[in-house]
Formats: sequence, structure tokens, C-alpha cells
Amino acid sequence: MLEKNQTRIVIAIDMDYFYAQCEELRNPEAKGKPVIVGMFSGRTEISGAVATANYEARKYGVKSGIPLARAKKLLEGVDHLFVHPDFPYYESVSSRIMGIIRSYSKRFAQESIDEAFIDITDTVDSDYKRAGELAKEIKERIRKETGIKCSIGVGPNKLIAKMACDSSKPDGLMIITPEHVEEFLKQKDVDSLYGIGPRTAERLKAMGIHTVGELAALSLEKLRREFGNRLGLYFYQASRGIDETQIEEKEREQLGRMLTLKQDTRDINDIKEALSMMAKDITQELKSNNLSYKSTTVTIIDTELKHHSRSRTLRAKENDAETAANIALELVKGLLDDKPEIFARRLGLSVSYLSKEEGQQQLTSFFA
Ligand code: DGT
Ligand code: CA
Ligand code: CA
Repeated sequence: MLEKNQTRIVIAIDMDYFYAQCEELRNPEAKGKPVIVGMFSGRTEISGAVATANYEARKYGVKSGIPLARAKKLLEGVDHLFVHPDFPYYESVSSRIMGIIRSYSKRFAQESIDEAFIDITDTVDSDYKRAGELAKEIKERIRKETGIKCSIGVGPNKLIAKMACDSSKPDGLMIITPEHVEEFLKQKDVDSLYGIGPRTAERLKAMGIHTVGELAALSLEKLRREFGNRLGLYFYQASRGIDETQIEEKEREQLGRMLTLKQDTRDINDIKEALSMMAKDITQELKSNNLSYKSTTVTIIDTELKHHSRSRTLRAKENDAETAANIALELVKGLLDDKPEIFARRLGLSVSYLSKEEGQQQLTSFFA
């Protein structure tokens, strides 16, 4: 078991200042300026919090979670860009990035909109030198094909890979081999231990434990007495860099696209064109992942920003673009007939009840 662990190689990939970087991508004039993506809570013009900020804005102390009013104050007199979040856009950038990462290993797990882990032990035959080269290649491909900068950590497990990734930010690449795990962890603040929240970190600090090295000096018995069996064991293992979590893909439940129409419309030709574009895009992603679907859903967001959806579930599994586009078109027609007052501003298409085409999967992995 231990021997196997020493040769495992895991890569953690996390996009830098993700929402704000997506905004820079489509607003070239934002480059070099502080960029804030903020969520209004609705009560007043300025109530709400910062979702994220680029590194220019971070220089002024702006970061995720602080009130918008405070961010505005910190950037008073500074030429900056403030934008509302556009989740469908971030999702579309994310799904292209995930498509690239996924192509490097069958052991892939997307952890959030902007981060993923892959186990590349087999891909590089447990060789850290090759792992570093592969990490560099992934980084360059993401940059070239999507325009997005990321940070990458390479290590013997998920915990170390993630912490290496965080330490290398922004636009970094850090490789921690098993021999360097102890040295890497020793001086780290307990805050930075993956999976420890701010309240737990406070508790540790109140006990006089500030670094991971100090945490590792405590016995398992003491940790269990203080924190209970589960958390005690977690601290004992994590502070030694032990993490046996496997990297596995969770079953995807649905896959979709959403776009803003060229104009607010009820014209079925405009809608048909948008649907077939999204259907093609979706089926391409289905095919590259050997997936098929059973249910199709369309969503119209109208000019009042209200959502209207219709779904249909098929008897048989499907994976071609034409079927999805045809069903979606019928669903939209039905929706518009029922609601003569609405005009579509945005249009969404998604497929769900996904399943793997096992036969093909085996064939491709045999040749991979
Ligand atoms: P990084 O990774 O430090 O360069 O910066 P981000 O912004 O990529 O941070 P990360 O990876 O923790 O989060 C990914 C995205 O998730 C981020 O761009 C916006 C969103 N997000 C993160 N923290 C918050 C938060 O506190 N509130 C809200 N609404 N969104 C957040
Ligand atoms: Ca990030
Ligand atoms: Ca993240």
C-alpha cells in the first residue's frame, strides 16, 4: 500500500482569478487594470460581495468575499473595471478547459468550475520528470487553446498536488516529489492545509499550533482526544502528507450550453440556428466522453430575465446532434405558443440522464 503511494503522481490544476480572467479575455481594455467581479445582493446599489478580483485589484487589498462597498473604497480614484458575473460564459470557458485536462487521463475529477485533478501515474509511468513535462504541456495547451492562465501542482496525492498548486500561484508550476513532502509541509501555515476551514485553523492556533510541522509533532492519541476520531486522524495523516483519496470522475448529470441571442426574438429561424449550434457543441462533448443522453431540456430567458423550461425524455439513448436540435426546436415552439407575451433574450439547451457507452470506452482505452 505504502509503496504504491510513493509512486503515484497526481496533478492539481486551478485557474488563476478565474471569473475576472474570463472577463479580461473578452474585454481586452481591462488588461492591466484592477478587475472585480461582484455579486449584488439586491438591497442597495452597492450591497453585495466580491466574487473574485484579478491580481491588479488584489494589490489594493480587494479579494473574494469582501463587501463591494469596501472594494469600491479601496479602489477610489483608481481606474478599474467592475462587472456582474456571467455564469453561462464562465461555464463555457470552463468546459473547454476541462475537455483539455480530461484528455490526459481516465482518472479525472473536476472539483469546481475552475479546478480539476488528474492521476497521471500510468500516463507517465511514475516518472516525476515526465510528470513535470506533461504538466507544462497541459498549461501551455490551456493557454493556447482558451487564452486562460492556470497554476499547476504535481505531487504524490491530491493533498500535496493542491497545496503545491496554491503555493505556485499565479501562473505557476510546482513539483513536489515524495522525498520533498516533509520539507514542503513543515513551514506551511495550518491555514493552508487543504480541507481545513478558518474556524478549525483558529482552534489550532489557540492551542499554539501554527505550522503544519508543529501539527505533525502531535501524537494520534492527542489529536483524537482534541478533535475526535475522524478529524484527529485526518490531521495526523495530512500533516505527514498522507492522502489516499482516489481521483475518480463523478457521474455527470447533465451537459449544456446557453447563449445570448443576437436580438430579443420569437423568430423560429433565429432560434433554430442557435439551437443547432448548441446541439453540435454538446454532441461533440458527448462523443469525446463516450456519453449518450435520454432527456433534452430547453430554457428561454425572456426580456424580463424570467426562466421558462421544457423537457422531453426519450425511450432510447441518443447521442446525435440532429435529434437533440429537432426535439429542442419542438419544445421551444410549444413554449412560445403557450406564452405569446414572451421574447427570448437567452436560450439554453441541455441533455441529461447521461450514460457511458461502455463498449466504445473499452476500445478507445485499449488503444490509448
Ligand atoms: P485564485 O485561484 O486564487 O487565482 O483566484 P480564483 O478567483 O480563481 O479563486 P478560486 O479558485 O477560489 O475560485 C474560483 C472562482 O469561484 C472565482 O473566480 C469566483 C468564485 N468564487 C471564489 N470565491 C468566492 C466567494 O467567496 N464568493 C463568490 N460569490 N464566488 C467566489
Ligand atoms: Ca482559481
Ligand atoms: Ca478553485
